[in-house]
Amino acid sequence: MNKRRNGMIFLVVAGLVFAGASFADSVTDVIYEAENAEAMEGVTSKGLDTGALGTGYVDFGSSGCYIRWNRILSDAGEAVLTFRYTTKSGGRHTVLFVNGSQVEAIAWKEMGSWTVWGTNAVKVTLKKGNNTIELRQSSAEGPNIDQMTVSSKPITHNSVPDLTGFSQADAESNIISAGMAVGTVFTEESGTVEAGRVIRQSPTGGLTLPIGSKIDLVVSRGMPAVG
Ligand SMILES: [Ca+2]
Repeated sequence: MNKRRNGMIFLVVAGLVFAGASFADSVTDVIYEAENAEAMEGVTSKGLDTGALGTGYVDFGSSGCYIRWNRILSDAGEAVLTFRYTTKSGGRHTVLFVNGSQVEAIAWKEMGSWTVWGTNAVKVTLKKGNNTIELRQSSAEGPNIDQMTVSSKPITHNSVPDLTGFSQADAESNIISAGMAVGTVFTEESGTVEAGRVIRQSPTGGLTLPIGSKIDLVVSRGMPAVG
């Protein structure tokens, strides 16, 4: 244990539920609601009518439909993903993808009722920084997914992305994906950088900084007015 981790004692306690011989390092539990997944197709977002948590759940539709969380921040290493789900009947399967690679086929155990929720935990390996996690239905019918708890080693520092040339919206999205915060956005005339795109940033890309650091942007207003 280094000194930096001493300040994270509350995180160690939060992760005790998953602490085991192969998972002995400190972990944090972060909940990601299915209904807030950044990408989904062929599924239906539903409300709180069946005992879901957060603001609702996602009802899987037909084979090939999916939900994908695009902003799973973690340090590198083993993680446990615990899905809160329900399915009245069995025979419902999804494939789990982590960072685009298929890691497991999940068979969702039948709960006997659509209002009884269970959990299904899967061990995976995450990379340092931003990860994507996707559930893609591989059977004719699918489960209802409420939320995913990611238990992993917390990330404390990350690389600042190089945002030069990005649109302001993409730059801000990349800042958040890297675990940083959008600082002040300045604008400046430019004869070389298209309006709306990032001319430069501070701090610059490639530096390693604490999670939550603010990144300021200078965005082009386009060519100086003539006459
Ligand atoms: Ca939910």
